[in-house]
Amino acid sequence: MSGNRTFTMIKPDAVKANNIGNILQMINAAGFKIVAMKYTKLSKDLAGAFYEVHKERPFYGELVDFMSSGSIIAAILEKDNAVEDFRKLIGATNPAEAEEGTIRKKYASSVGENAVHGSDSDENAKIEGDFFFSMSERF
Ligand code: DAT
Ligand code: MG
Repeated sequence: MSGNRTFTMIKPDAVKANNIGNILQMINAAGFKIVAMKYTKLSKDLAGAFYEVHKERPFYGELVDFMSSGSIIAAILEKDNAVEDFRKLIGATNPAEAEEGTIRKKYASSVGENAVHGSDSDENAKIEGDFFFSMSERF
């Protein structure tokens, strides 16, 4: 059975480009409710830990540098079928391959700087939400 929560980040490129409001608007318009949210900045160590599963990939160093290069929004989102529906809303990892109307098509500039994160499974949604939020920070 699919779960009803996913985890997202608005990445440093989109925060720098002043697209926090535009992206939150698209998230709400697609039917997601924000149940936890914070404005924060990842250290290199925290960015490295968050993306640990990609440690062996050639882009890992670049990814950690980018994700710790500026402030981010982290949030837990609620909707039926949240993980799958949110991946549809954000679009392909590479914005050149993302469909019209997706967040990455609109706001991402490259495969590395792609505006938003979305969990890829219910299991990872829970792990990633727990990485940022305590129980008293969820509503
Ligand atoms: P996604 O964020 O769509 O789940 P992923 O989990 O495969 O994509 O990769 C995590 C992040 O790593 C991705 O959002 C941006 C970066 N990344 C992935 N592939 C890359 C590549 N070929 N070159 C540079 N950065 C890449
Ligand atoms: Mg991923």
